[in-house]
Amino acid sequence: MTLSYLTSQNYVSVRSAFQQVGYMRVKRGFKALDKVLALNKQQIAMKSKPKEFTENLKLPNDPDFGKEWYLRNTGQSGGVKGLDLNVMTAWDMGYSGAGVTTAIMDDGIDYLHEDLKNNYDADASYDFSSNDPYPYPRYTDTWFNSHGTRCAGEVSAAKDNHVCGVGVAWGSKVAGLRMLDQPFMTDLIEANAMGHMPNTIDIYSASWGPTDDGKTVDGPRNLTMRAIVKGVNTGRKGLGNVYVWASGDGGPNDDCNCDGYAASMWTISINSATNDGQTAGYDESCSSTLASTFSNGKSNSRDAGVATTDLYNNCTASHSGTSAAAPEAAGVFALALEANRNLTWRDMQHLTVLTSKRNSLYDSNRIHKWKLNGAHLLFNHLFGYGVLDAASMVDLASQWKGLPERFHCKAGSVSDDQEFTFGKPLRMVIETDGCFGTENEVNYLEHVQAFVTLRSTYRGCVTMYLTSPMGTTSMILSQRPNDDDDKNGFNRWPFMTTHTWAEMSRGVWTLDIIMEPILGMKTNIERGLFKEWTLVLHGTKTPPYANQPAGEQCSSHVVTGVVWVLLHKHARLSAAALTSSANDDGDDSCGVGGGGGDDDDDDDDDDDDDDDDDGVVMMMVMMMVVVVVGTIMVMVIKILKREDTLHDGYCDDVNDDGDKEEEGRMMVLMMERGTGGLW
Ligand SMILES: [Ca+2]
Ligand SMILES: [Ca+2]
Ligand SMILES: [Ca+2]
Ligand SMILES: [Ca+2]
Repeated sequence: MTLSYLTSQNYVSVRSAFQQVGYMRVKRGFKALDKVLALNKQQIAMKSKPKEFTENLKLPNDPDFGKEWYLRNTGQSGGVKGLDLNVMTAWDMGYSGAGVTTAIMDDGIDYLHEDLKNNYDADASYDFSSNDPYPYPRYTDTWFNSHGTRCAGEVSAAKDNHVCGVGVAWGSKVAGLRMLDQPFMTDLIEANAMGHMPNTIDIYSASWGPTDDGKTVDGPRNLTMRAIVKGVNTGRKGLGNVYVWASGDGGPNDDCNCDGYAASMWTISINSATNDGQTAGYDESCSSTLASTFSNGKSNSRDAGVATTDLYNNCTASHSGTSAAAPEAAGVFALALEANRNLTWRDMQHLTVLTSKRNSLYDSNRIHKWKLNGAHLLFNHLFGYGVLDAASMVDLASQWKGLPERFHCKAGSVSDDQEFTFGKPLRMVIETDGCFGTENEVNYLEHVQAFVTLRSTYRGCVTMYLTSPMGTTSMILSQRPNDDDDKNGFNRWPFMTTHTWAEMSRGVWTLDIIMEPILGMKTNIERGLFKEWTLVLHGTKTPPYANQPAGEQCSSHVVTGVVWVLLHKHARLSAAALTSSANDDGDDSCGVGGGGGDDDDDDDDDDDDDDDDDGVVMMMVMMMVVVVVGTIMVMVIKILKREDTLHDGYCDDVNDDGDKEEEGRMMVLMMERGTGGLW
């Protein structure tokens, strides 16, 4: 096997040849045969029922659209109304992903499917498993190879054709890159798939990765890594390919930062939320996850799964796992690319950060709360920056101006043999000026990587936290109870966090390495040996959003919503600062305060104990104001305070920390206006 065998029709001279080593890559979300059949039967039965299209809203005529709660959540299947990708509005704005091509890197696509054939891009497709141009899935009795077909339907199933459901970007093209269906994965197959026709394919969607057994530490090999870097740097004629990655199905016992594909800066890794806003049992979290979409719900309703196309012209309502989540994101990104063909791979990540929403996502275990980072961006360890919002994204994309150039700063390194064990953690610091005054100067962060080398007698007992100068703590490695490795440890492994996005880089970074017994597991006294930590900061020298639209266009509701999100998520400036880029006199012409209050982001159906219904309280107070005039002044003051908190606060978890919030707001003002500005 040589390098030239797939990459070129012409015979390139062979400089070197090497044997490809096989390894395991597993697709996620496969269901056993009996389950598949049972669900399909159920699904067929459902199909015959008449649909209730009673609303005035023009709904697609596709029979399964009503089951696609991730597109339009009306509370069906026990879900939370409004918890969806908000694609209807994006469609209504005229976007369908036209002109954009997404490749599904998987086990093939049933491109003869009625709902896919018209959007199938045969020219951009290839079969790397069999080395031919026809990535049709290989038949098995279990329909094991249905994965790619299901993913393709989520992106690009046709609309209004009376077949199955509708894809998120129903006007976009979908290509099949069959590459998962051979006994072993090789670096060459992965690399060739990820670099296939990078000027034709805009988005690559992958719902697979290293084995999710909670003890694997693995990532892209040499050729694949090169292919990704090449795609990002030169793909799409230099704008960069968008790689979308499923964060993994390893559940709470795995950590996707141990999966080098998900943890890569060049992939947008996507976790999934269920139709009621929780994470699913299989969901794997880590600090490199950027955002979330949806997958099968916890609800007992069978239709809480993801409805999409299935093999052999079938439909299914039971696509599952984070597998189902990545293609939804690819679909949303296709809509955004139609809105603005000049978006780079980085623009897509910034747009994701800025427009994703908390909505009603929460951790039912009450461990991972929503927090504001130093740039006042709301993030969660499980969900990244929240659930993708297609309407907000296309709207912001259509107005998006380019970003400042990206730089890479090696902030520092700690190299020192130090032991750690139960009750004896390690804390190390790196103080950095963000490479100030050099050509690598990074003042405003995008991704941050901690390359760590350590070994331990039980790798799964090790937890690591990275804290930024602005006080944001990312759990860059969580406990993995099944990871019993005692030899390999981590060898300059790049733990990545997105949680410090848009923060300022300068100051003291802290790494905490903690070794603790695993709950419910009897272990010996485990020990670890730390060797090295290198901190690398990626981002811009100048403020990233200085050129972006901020509160100028207020004509449409959606724009106001986006502006509100921008302000409240990335800046949360006061109303006076809202129009500051245009004029400084604080003219609140957009009425953002009020608009913001109406935004569904305030649906704070959350996990906190102090879960008052602010609206009801306000109503009661209003009535009292009318009745008991004597107490008006006191009550009004209270109302105002409460309302302020409601608009401003965004989430209760954060409000506890008032001082930090104030400090963050000041920093943001400085960032947006340049450091010589207000202060
Ligand atoms: Ca084939
Ligand atoms: Ca259809
Ligand atoms: Ca994993
Ligand atoms: Ca990633």
